[in-house]
Amino acid sequence: MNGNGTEENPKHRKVTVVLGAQWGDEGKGKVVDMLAGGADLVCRCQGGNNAGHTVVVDDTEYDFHLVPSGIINPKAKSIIGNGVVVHLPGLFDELKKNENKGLTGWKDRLLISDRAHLVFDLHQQVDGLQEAEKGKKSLGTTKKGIGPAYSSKATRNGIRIADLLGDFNVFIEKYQALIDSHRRMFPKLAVDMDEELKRYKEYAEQVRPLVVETVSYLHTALAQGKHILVEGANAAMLDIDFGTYPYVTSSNCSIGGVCTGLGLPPATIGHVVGVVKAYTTRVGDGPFPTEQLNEIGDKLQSIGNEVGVTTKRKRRCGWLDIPLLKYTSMVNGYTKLCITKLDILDSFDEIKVGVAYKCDGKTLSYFPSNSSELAKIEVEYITMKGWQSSIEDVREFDKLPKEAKQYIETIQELVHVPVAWIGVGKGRESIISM
Ligand code: 2SA
Ligand code: GDP
Ligand code: MG
Repeated sequence: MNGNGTEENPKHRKVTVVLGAQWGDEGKGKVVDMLAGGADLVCRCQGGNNAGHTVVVDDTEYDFHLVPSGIINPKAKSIIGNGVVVHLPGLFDELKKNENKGLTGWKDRLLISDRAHLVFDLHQQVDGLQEAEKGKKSLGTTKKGIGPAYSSKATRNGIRIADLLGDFNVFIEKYQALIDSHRRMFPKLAVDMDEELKRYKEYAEQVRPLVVETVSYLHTALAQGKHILVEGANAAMLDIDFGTYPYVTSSNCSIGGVCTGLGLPPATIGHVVGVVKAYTTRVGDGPFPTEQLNEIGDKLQSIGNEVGVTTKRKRRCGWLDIPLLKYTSMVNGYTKLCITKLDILDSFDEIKVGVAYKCDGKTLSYFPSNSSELAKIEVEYITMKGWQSSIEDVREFDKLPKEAKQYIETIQELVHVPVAWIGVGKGRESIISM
């Protein structure tokens, strides 16, 4: 046993976490798919089907929203944890769609926490109504009902999977109370109670075989020495506490969400992989200091095919933002970085990197908490030479053009976290391991 008495604990540091380091869509799905080969369990801990995670295997492009991207790995169990909000119609549609693309055997691999809260269609309607009410100040949500469902959870009106699987009369009472509480705010809310109850009676039987008490399930697995991989959804800058509030999602997408959304204590966490896109994108409204509202942004958007996986909205694009990465690294404690989509910069003759935030000529020593303060800051850039050649087929760091190596080394030095992988294409094989 070592000094702190933890060496012999089989649960110690067996959990690897993959987190988005920017505003989402960094390529977490691909990284999770890559790491899932070494995992026994792959878990989602927060968010809902607002997320859109892509995994490309040969010619097939799978998109996952609620289901962990590790589901493709036939050897790992996939867990939807207590911190996730689950829209059952969306879940079964997603499974069907991916089954049609070739996904097999999910019924034997997918497990869902009985503590996870349900997202109902009425939450999605409310999401749309709230956005419409905000008018020009809308947040640009995915309208998947995520905010309203987490609100129901926080106000203790939420309905959990366990409620759906228990006494159906109790479920009916809770569902009626949920409708009533929302109708007080939105009298025109359209809910056909009888039709909904009929549907949910069927969903209850469909989901029942997948539901377990995931906390003891995960701890039993850990005690057996099994490895757990956690797939963060959305990203640190969309975190309800640390992101650009109010332009955020409604869950903790940073490291804390792993503990609360799965019941895993901090000492079980080993590596925290920060997934960093080689430039920055954001979908939805809110401040974005390095955004390029010009031909550079348009070029990144089109070459990078920056389109929302869930809503098909165009993503806003800009240069890499180091102050942002330093901030999310502080919050999440990355032990390794994966830089994705480096290949998208192949044709740029110059690449800029935002290295400092300035306000009234002074460099800020912190990341602004207030969205209006953030909207006003000026970004100081360094300009790096591009490599202007295709890196898609490169598989070794040393074989990258020297300018691409310099770009990676600069990120590593400025963020102070080692880069472990570099994505050079969307396929599973298009990765450089350091
Ligand atoms: P919500 O729906 O309440 O979570 O929206 C609140 C904000 O969070 C943003 N958000 C996202 N940002 C990036 N990617 C996400 N997933 C999809 C994707 C997005 C899509 O993979 O492309 O298809 O549009 C995601 N989900 C939520 C959202 O844009 C709001 O700014
Ligand atoms: P996630 O939400 O973080 O899982 O990311 P998304 O799936 O929403 O968006 C990432 C997009 O980039 C997907 O279309 C991926 O197939 C693609 N992608 C991931 N890594 C790379 C890469 O290294 N190069 C290229 N060209 N595309 C990538
Ligand atoms: Mg995404």
